[in-house]
Amino acid sequence: PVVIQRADYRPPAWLVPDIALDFLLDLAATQVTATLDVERNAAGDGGPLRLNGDGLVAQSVSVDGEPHSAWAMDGDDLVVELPGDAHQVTIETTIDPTANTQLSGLYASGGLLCTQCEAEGFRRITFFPDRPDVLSRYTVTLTADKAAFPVLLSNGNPMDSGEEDDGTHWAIWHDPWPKPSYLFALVAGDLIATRDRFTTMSGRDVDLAIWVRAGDETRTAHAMRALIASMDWDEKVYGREYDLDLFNIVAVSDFNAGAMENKGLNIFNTRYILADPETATDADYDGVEGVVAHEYFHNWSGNRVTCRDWFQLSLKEGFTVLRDQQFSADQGSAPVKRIEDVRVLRSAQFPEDSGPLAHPIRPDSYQEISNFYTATVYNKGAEVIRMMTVLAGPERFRAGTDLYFERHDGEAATCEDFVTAIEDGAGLDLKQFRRWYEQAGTPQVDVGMTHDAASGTVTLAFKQTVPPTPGQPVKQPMVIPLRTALFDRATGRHGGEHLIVLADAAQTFTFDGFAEAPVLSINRGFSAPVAINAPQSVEDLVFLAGHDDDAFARYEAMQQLVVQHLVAAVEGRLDDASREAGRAAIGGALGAILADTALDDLMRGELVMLPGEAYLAEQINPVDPARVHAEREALKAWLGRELGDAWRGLHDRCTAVPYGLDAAARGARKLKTQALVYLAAADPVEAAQRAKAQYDAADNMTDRQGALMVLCGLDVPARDDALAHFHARFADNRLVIDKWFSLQAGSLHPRALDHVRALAQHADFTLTNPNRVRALYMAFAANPQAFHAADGAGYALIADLILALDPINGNVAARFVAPLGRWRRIEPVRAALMRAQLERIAAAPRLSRDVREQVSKSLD
Ligand code: B3K
Ligand code: ZN
Repeated sequence: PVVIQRADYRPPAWLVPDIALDFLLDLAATQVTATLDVERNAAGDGGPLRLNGDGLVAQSVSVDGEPHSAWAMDGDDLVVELPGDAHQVTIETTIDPTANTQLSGLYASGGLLCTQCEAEGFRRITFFPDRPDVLSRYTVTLTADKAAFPVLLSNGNPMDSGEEDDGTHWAIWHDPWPKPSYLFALVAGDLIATRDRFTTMSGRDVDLAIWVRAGDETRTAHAMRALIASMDWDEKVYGREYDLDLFNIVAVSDFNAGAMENKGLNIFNTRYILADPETATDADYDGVEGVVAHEYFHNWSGNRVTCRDWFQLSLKEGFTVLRDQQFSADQGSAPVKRIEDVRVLRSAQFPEDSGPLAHPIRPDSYQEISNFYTATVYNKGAEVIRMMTVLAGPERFRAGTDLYFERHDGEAATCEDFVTAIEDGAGLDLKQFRRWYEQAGTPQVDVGMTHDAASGTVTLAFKQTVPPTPGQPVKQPMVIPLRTALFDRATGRHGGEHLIVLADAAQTFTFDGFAEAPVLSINRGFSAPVAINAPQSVEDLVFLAGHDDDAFARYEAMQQLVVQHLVAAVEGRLDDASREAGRAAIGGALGAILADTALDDLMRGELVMLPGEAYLAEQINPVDPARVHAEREALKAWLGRELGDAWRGLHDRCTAVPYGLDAAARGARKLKTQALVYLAAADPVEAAQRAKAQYDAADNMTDRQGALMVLCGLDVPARDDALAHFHARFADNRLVIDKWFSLQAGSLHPRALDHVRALAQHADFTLTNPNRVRALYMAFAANPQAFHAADGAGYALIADLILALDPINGNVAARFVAPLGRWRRIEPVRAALMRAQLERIAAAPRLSRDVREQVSKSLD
C-alpha cells in the first residue's frame, strides 16, 4: 500500500490563485470546464503541473487558449508540461453524479445535485492540485434545466443569473476568499429556503438561508436559532466576525458525514438541521445546535485559517470541537455538557486509543485520510486544546487565539503554528506539552495519598504511564494538568482548588494543614483526558457523589463507585457479602441523589446513569463482554427493585411536567425514561404498562422514543404494537424511520440479532443511504449483547455488511471495521471469531483503500 508520511511534506510546485469552473449540470452526465490560472511556486521544488484526478478522463486540455498535447496521465493524475512560469490551463471532463454512490465529489441525492469535497472529493469533479495548501479564488458558473433544478448555489456571493430559451437557466457565484478545493461546494435542485438576517459587530448585514425540500421547512427554526446564536457567540467569545453577505445552509438526505463547512455554503445531513418536537428528541435538538455551531465556527477555524496538509486535521477539527463544546455549554447547562462530552470521549475515543487504530491527534502517516476523521483527531484534539485553556486561563487563552488568527489569516497553517501562537499570545511554555500531538494512547495516572497526622501534611504521589500503541512502543511523560481539591471530612468543604501539573513519570506534592486525612477530588472538570487510578474508598466516593461542589467530580464519583463494583464483579472478585455491601453503597448514593432537592433534573439525569459497557470493558483486559453485560444488567435490576418506589414516584412526577424546551422540562423527560429503564430491569410487566402509557400519551419524540426504546427491549405484546404504530405514523419521515431501525438494533431484546437480520431485508432498508446503514448497523455494533453473540454470528453480520457496502461506499464501510478490530482485548474464544471475520474481509479480491487500511491495521 502507498503510505503518506507527514515528514514528506513539500510545498506545492504550482499555485492556482484563480479558478473558473463551468458546470453544465445533469443527473447522469455533467460537463465540467475548469480554467486554472497557474503560477509556479517560488517555494516549490520545480517540476511539471500535477493535477490530481480520481476516475476522471480529460476530454481536452488547452493552455493559454490553445490545444495542448504535452500532458500525460500518471495513474489517476494528469501531469502537464508547461513552458513558462504562469499559464492558463483549461480542462474539460464529464462526470456521472448518479453513478457516484460513494457520495464524494458531485453526486445525486433524490433528484438533487450536491457536492462533498473534503478531504479528496474535488479530484472526482475536475483535475486539480487537490491539497489544502493550494488556495484559489473561485468563480463558478452553474447551468441547468430550470424546471428540474430551480435553485443553483455555490460558495461566496451571487454575481449574476439569467435564463435561456432552451429551458435552462444559469447563475454565477464568486467567492472572494481564497480557499482550498476541499471547501468548494455546489447545490442544484428543487429546494425552498427559510430566511433570516444577522447584523455583524461591524454592521455588515448578512442574509441567512436554510434550504430544504418542500415539506421540511417547518423543521428549520431550531437550526436557524442556533446559527444566529453561533454568529453572535463567536463575535463575543472569540472576536470572530462573519465575512460574506450571505450564509447558506443546505440539508440533504444522503450524506457520509454530519455536515460540511464549505465557505458560505454549508451542506448538512438533514439529521443535523431538521427538528421539531414531534420528530426530534432533546438529544437531536442538541445535535442540531452543536453541529450548526461547529460548521459555522469553521469559517474562522478551518476556512480563514486552513490546514497545510491533512496531518494537521486536528488543527481545525480539535479546535472547532472545543469551540462548539464551549458554545453549547454557554447555551444550556455547562456541567451537564461537560459530562456528556467526557462520556463521548470515554466511550468512543478511549477504545480507539487502546486499540489497533490508535494514532496521535496529529498522525504521522496514513493510507486513506478519510480514516482519520476520528474521535482522536476530533474529541481528543479538543481536549488537548482545552488543557491549554486550563493552563492559561480564559483571558490569556483568548490572547493566544487572537494572535493565531491574526498571524495565519489567509494561510494554510500547522498544529505547530497553533501551539506557537498560544505560547506567544498566552505566555505559556508548551515545549513538553507538544507531546500531546506526538504520542497516542490514554495516559494512566496512579495516585497515592499519605497523611501525616503529626505534621498535618498530606502527600499526593503520582505515577504516569502512557501505554504503548502501534508504532510507538516507548513513551515520554506528558504534561497533565489536574484540578484537585482536598475535602475536610468533618465540614464537607475544601479550602480551595489546586492546579497540579504533572510533567514527570513520578512526582509528589505536599499540602499542609490537615489534621485528618482529607477526601481527594481529582481531575475535576476532567481537566486532563487521562485515566486516573486513585485508591478511593467506597466511603470517599459516596461522600464525593453527595457533596462535591464540582459537578463533573460528583458525577465521576458516582461512576467510579459503580465501575469499581462492576469490574470486581466481572473479574469474579466479589463474594456474596461484598456484592451485597457494594450494591448497598451504590443504592444508598443513588437514593440520596434521587432525594436531593437541590439538584436540577438534567444533572440528576447524569448522576443516575450507569457507566456504559464500552467504558466498563476498557477497564478489563481481556474482557468477556457477556459478563460485563450480565453484571451491569443485574445491578440495574437490583437498583430497579431496591429503589422501586423512588423510580415510580419519579416517573409520576416527571410525567406531570408539560412539554417545553426549558431545562426543567428537558430534565423531566430525561429522568422519565431513565426511571422506566430501571423499572424495566426489575419488573418488565409493570414497566411495559408504564412505557405503553408514556408512548400513548407522548406529545413529543423524546418521550415517544424513550418509551419505545424500553418496550423494544422487552418480550411483551405491547412491543410489536408500538413498533407497528411508530412505523405507520412516521412512514414518510426518513429521519424518524432511522430511529425505528436503531431502536430495534440497539435493544436489550434477547433476539436483537435476529431482528437486525430481518430488518436488513425490510423494504425501507437500503445500503445506499448512510444514515439508514448507520441506523441499523452502528446501533447493532454498539449493542454488546447482540454484537458479541457467543457463536460469532454478530461478527459475521458486520463482516457481511462491510463486504456488501464496500463497493458502494468504502468511506462508510470502513467505519464498521473498528468494532471487529477490538478483538485483542476480548476473551480468547470471541477474539478468534472476530479475527476470523477480519481475515475473511482481508481475503476479498477487491477492497477500497479505506477498508483495506483499517482491516490490515486491525490484523497486525
Ligand atoms: N469537515 C467535515 C468533515 C468531512 C468528513 C470527510 N470525510 C465536517 C466537520 O468536521 O465539520
Ligand atoms: Zn469539523
